[in-house]
Amino acid sequence: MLVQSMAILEYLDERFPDPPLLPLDPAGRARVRALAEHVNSAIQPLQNSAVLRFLGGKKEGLDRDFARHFNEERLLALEAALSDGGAGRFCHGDVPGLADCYLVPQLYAARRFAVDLAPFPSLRRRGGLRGVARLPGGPRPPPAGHAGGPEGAMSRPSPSLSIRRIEARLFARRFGKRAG
Ligand SMILES: N[C@@H](CCC(=O)N[C@@H](CS)C(=O)NCC(=O)O)C(=O)O
Repeated sequence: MLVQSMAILEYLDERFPDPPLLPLDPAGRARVRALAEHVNSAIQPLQNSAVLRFLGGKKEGLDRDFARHFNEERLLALEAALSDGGAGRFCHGDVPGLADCYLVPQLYAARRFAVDLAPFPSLRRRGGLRGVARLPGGPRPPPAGHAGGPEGAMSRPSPSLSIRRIEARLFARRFGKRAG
């Protein structure tokens, strides 16, 4: 069984090398790995379910405050790193890669902890719903005439809407109310 996201993603990259998850040049590879580690090493361990269970057991609401605080602090660092001129439509240039695989779910997680994403325009641009919809094979907006289609008020890809509903339910279960 494959475990640990970085090991899994590197396995997938080696097993299915085209298109690659890392750029070819060493400096670009280091940049993308560093962006991924902002999430993998700096943020995710502090929102791990074991950590939050422990804190929530100490004091009601401490789990959510802790996760939100460190998401805000460390997403700011990632926002700065992403704004170094190397990003394009995605985290590194105009093709999706390893850093995007970390950024997209991290923004979902941040929403779960009611983090205000307004201070992170670079992150939102690459890791928001529009970024996901642009991924090759990613969710497509529903066709015209369907609920949520382009003429509707909510022209978002329907699979992402489902994910948001699930996230909202998880949030309500953990914190007893809906995400803001
Ligand atoms: N280092 C692990 C992360 C471990 C992990 O995902 N833990 C889960 C529990 S099974 C978790 O707490 N996820 C909560 C979250 O990230 O919000 C990896 O990169 O795969």
